[in-house]
Amino acid sequence: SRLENRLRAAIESDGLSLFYQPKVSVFSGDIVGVEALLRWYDEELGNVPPDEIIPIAEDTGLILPIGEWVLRTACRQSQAWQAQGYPLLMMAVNLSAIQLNNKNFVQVVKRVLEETQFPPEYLELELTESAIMQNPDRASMILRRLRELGIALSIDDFGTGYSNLAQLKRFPIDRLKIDRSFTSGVMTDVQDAAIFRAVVAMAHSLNLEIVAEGVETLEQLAFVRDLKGQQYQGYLCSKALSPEDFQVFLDSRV
Ligand code: G
Ligand code: G
Ligand code: MN
Ligand code: NA
Repeated sequence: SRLENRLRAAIESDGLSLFYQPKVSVFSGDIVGVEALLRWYDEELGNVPPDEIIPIAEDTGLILPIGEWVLRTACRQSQAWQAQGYPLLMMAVNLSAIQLNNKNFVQVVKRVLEETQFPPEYLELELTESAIMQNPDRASMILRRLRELGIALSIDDFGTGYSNLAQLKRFPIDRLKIDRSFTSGVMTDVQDAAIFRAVVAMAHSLNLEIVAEGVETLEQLAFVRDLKGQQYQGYLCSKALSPEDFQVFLDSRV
């Protein structure tokens, strides 16, 4: 397809980029990490959102070179910020099921970490429930190997998939990111608030940290704080920013 051909060209011509959205400590307000998010501006197509890029990349196998590029670029960016005197932050990268199920995946991660000299304890990989549940036995083995390298693991968009926490307990997960569709309703929708509370309670009992996605208001932040959720992301703090704008954002906070 046209989109596929343009995407191939973008990979070869440096046409992809990453934006970075901060992750914030609910208690201190400190920036504790950053999530790398794929961006693609095409001369003909304009901005193509990741929701459109990723499915095509998965169908065509392009997700493997793109995913490796994302990982390498995020690690390099983090090292560049550190070299400029910014504190080292957790760097979170999103993974597709296809990457997780690729036989070379752990090798690729190790190679990128070596190449970029990035400390694995500062890398976090975000996976959806459905990515893990496609092949749970294999996922369990791969996640264990990643965890042994020191890498942190999160479940992204939690609550939108078909799994539940009982199924997730066999995976070496550090954090749950509660999908922003629940966060957006906690002040207005009793069911969203109830689901959010139940997820946090179960996560606490399984020693999983909580990240609330899509926090936009102080009231939503207070709701998360009252439940002792550890981190949030959302427009209340910042949208995803270009590397240059992320530096301006960090400079403005001190
Ligand atoms: O950046 P935006 O808010 O539009 O992200 C939309 C979705 O695309 C998110 O769910 C995010 O997880 C996914 N996404 C963004 N960047 C990447 C990436 O590099 N790899 C994968 N697999 N998904 C990504
Ligand atoms: O990986 P994930 O699916 O969580 O990607 C984050 C997506 O959510 C991106 O598309 C990002 O632009 C969007 N997003 C991040 N923070 C907010 C927010 O506070 N409100 C809304 N409506 N969207 C957000
Ligand atoms: Mn994510
Ligand atoms: Na998400």
